[in-house]
Amino acid sequence: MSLRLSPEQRPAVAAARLLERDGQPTVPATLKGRRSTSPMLSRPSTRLWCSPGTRATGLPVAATAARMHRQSEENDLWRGMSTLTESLKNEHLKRVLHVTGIRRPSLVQRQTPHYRMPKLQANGGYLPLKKYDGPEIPRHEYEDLSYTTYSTDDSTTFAPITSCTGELELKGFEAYGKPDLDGVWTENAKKCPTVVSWVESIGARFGRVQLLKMKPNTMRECRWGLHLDNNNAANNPDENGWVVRIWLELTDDDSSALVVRRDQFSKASEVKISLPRYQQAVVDSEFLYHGGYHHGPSIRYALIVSCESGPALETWIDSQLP
Ligand SMILES: O=C(O)CCC(=O)C(=O)O
Ligand SMILES: [Fe+2]
Repeated sequence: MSLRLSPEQRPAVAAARLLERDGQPTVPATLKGRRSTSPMLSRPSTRLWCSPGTRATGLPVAATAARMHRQSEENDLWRGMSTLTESLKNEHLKRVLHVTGIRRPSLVQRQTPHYRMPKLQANGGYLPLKKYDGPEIPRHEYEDLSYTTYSTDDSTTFAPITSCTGELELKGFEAYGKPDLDGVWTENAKKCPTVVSWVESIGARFGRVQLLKMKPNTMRECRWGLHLDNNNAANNPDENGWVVRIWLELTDDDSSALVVRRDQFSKASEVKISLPRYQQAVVDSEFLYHGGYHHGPSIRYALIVSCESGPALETWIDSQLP
């Protein structure tokens, strides 16, 4: 595809190309020639520093030292590139990636015939509720679970409390041809009875129940990561309501928030749903672009549940309005 770019856009697009392949930095063209002589540039590793084969190669010590020095420099260069590309990830660059088609969204907002809840729609797709006021949720119910991560984002990990199969997996239910409903408790559920009781107290059909464990981030990173959730893949509108998500924040940090936008590039449409400890909120997370913000310094934990829009959920929401 040939792109007509303004001179202002060109540097950003050049930088953007470094961020292709799921945001992972790629080796810039100017370094590619060197890559063939040193695989270290494409995949830095500590392998060389403890290579048992160094002596066995028979290379003179000086040559080995020179090679190690060069590889160390290349590792530094790689780390520098990674830091640079990480720091370039902001919403403006994301917009350039979007407009130029370099990065295509995997999901888009869509109209469907599913039942959607009028109260949620009337409030723009989100409803902050009152705080959970049930029994104390002990720390071990979220700290001692088995967590796993998506390969694309290792700063956030999730403990599946339900999954489509009952296995400890994050795989979407659509991978099994099923809507994000009727989740099966995993072995984590046995370790968090208060959390399980809260989910059951909602009284609506639920799919994914996941505990999120998140390292502190910046607002720039949060806005870079704004996304839509894939809640309604394989969800037949003749059979089920539109799946939305419910948040229950577990840790207490005044800065923790869910940042939502109607239009992912419109700051004017941005709302920060504050998430202090025990805050509950319902979000149509396939309609609103969203991302977690958490200044820290502690780790943040939050429970996120996929629930079916319908009379049962509406009754619960009405009972939880502030
Ligand atoms: O609460 C958050 O940090 C957002 C998590 C999120 O967007 C998700 O799990 O899809
Ligand atoms: Fe999400």
